[in-house]
Amino acid sequence: MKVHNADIVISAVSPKQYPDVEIPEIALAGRSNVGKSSFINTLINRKNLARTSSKPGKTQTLNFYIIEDKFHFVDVPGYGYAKVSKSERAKWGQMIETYLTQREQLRAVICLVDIRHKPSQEDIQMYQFLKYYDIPAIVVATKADKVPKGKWNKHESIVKKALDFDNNDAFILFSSETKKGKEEAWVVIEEFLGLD
Ligand SMILES: Nc1nc2c(ncn2[C@@H]2O[C@H](COP(=O)(O)OP(=O)(O)OP(=O)(O)O)[C@@H](O)[C@H]2O)c(=O)[nH]1
Ligand SMILES: [Mg+2]
Repeated sequence: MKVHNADIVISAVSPKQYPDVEIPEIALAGRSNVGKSSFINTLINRKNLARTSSKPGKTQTLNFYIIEDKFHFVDVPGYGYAKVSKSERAKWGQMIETYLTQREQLRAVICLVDIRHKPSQEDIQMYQFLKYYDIPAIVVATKADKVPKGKWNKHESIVKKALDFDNNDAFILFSSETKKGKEEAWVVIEEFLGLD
């Protein structure tokens, strides 16, 4: 998809704030700082529409972005942010669980993991949660530019093994720095959107 128009619609904390329109949605989930907001910006050719930060925990709400008036990207707050209190974490869990299990417009969730590291318990939980609820998942391994090409395969295997990756799902090596995987990601996303 060639994107010319993209805008933030709302930063929502509860279902009654979700946009009340029937267009499809693709959500982004992953550890804080893994590159969710950067992924959105890369796909839509914008530097900073989805706010990014080297400080983890930047995205605290469900941020809905409207893309070409056709679909929403939903930037989900990252998990695994150590400085968040227990009660805040529980609130986060509730919010995201409600969204993922009840949102009819949701077509797929992009699970972002850092290609450099073995997936965390939370990465595994997120992916397995989606499998359990039959929510289509796309795994995107970010920051590929930080691993030498010759080691991509090895890292991919480690990530897949830890996640107990389902080979029917898409797995995309990605970098917001080099734009690697951008076109591949669009192909997969457009399939799930089913737009013509
Ligand atoms: N080298 C490299 N850096 C990246 C890549 N993607 C993201 N980053 C950097 O990683 C940091 C975090 O990126 P964000 O996109 O803000 O991460 P996030 O997942 O949205 O983080 P939260 O909003 O805190 O959940 C920023 O400094 C980005 O520039 C990538 O593919 N390669
Ligand atoms: Mg973010």
